[in-house]
Amino acid sequence: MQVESLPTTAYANQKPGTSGLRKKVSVFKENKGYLENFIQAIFDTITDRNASSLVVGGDGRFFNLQAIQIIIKIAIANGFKKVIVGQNGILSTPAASALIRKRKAVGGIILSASHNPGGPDGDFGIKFNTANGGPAPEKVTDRIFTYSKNIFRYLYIDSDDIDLKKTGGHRIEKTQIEVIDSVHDYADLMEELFDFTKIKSLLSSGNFTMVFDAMHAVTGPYAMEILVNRLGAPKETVCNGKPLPDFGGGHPDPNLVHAKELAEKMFSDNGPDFGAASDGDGDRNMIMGHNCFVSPSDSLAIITANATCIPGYSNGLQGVARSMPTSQAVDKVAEKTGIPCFETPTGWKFFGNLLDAGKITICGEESFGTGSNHIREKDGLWAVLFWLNLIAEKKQSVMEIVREHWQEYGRNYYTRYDYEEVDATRAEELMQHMRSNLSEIKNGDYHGVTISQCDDFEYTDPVDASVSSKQGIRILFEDGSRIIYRLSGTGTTGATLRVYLEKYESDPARLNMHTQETLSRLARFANEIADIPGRLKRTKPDIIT
Ligand code: VG1
Ligand code: CO
Repeated sequence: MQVESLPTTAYANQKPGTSGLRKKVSVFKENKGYLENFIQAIFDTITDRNASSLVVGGDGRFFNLQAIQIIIKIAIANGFKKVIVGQNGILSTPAASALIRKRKAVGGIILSASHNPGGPDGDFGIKFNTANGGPAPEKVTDRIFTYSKNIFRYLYIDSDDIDLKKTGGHRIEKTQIEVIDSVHDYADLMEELFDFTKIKSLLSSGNFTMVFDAMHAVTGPYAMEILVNRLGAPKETVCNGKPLPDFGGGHPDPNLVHAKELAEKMFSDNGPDFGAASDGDGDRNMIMGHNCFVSPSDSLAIITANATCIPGYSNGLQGVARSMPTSQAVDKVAEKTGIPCFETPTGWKFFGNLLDAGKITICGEESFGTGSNHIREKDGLWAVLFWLNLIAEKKQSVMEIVREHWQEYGRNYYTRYDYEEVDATRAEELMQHMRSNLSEIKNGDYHGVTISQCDDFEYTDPVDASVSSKQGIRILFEDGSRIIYRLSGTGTTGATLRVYLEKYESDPARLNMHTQETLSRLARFANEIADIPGRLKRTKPDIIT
């Protein structure tokens, strides 16, 4: 067998977004060299390949296995010392992050478009994580993008496909290929962080029921091993547990809209005490109690407030961080407990430096993402286990825990409106128009309400001083309320405008009001300020979370 240097034509549109390169499956399949170019561009950023290990896996979506075989061949041709692959090509994003760290790999390739639908007409994606286990920071993704625009060859070896069905080792040329159990190391890590004995007795007490919806995506096997095999929950606890290439035709995004089946169960009479769901690649989580939905921003705040009663965090937290659009509920907790709180742009890559530098222990995003310094990705099952451990410890229901939290810290009413697949040019113009009129917006007439600050969020990384600008228009009101606008960086069709609304309430008599009603005035302002109906021709959002 011989390493070949195959000529290829560069593509101009391989700029990684919020979380990797995402395109329709057809873009990867129908454009010659599309996958190969991007993989080679990633490998070109790694200098000492012959001394390095690489982790490869994906969320099991359509084209996953085919892509993995190609990536292995390009990796061999590029002279990697070792390629560690999940069995059947499966690795959740958090499991891949854990593996990169444990095996001291130089990085990992995770094949996923996360919460985007799969199947032949769905989306495919490639995430590249660096040696710390986290998403490549912007300086690396910028280099990959530059290489991808100038690429003229990729290295390839025409070897047989690797049998990914069973675990074990293979050697091709100088590269060792190791097919590993996708779940084992990750489950062990969870066992180190949480009190499995306590959770086990909660789950077997006979008066606690739970359901976990894997949405036919990657967390099925992880949830089976951890919740059923190790924690003794009945098998029926895990629903939609078999990963399917098209996620059963569903949209593997854990929220009240897409995880409707779970939501209905949780709001039915005699529904389970605890419910949770995860997304395509296992890094998101939705937490519910009976008749109760925990907003992700609240979940982050509650996790932070109660961290010391969980074994892995009993020594306290160094600090916390949230993405800018995430509600300020966690800020209240940080303030009261006297720990630093950082505000970063959207996307997990911005937490990496803070975690590596030991400035934060826990971080999260409003988009159903929570995690800690145990890895460098958000982690769906970690959040589920955190809540189970907390319930076992506090002997309270989810609703009691949430309400008690609001009593102590006040409540940040919060919602997000998504206008999906809108015309990309119009969406850009809408943002640009606000950007050029920040002071007019600030000084506008809002019927007695005053805007204290209006800007386009810019972040200077406290560790390496790198600057990321244009991260979202923020409108901050004097009473702490906020309106935020940004364009999504994970979609594949047109543009998606996200509008985030938040209002703080500390009056104990006003903590259990209706979220949408409470935020309706802000929603009106948000509509008017950006002129969403006029500019996007949309009268209401497609998704409200
Ligand atoms: C969305 C979320 C963001 C998250 C990103 C990746 O990005 O808003 O918080 O980090 O998805 O999540 P955007 O640019 O579409 O708003 V995942 O689960 O796709 O890795
Ligand atoms: Co995800």
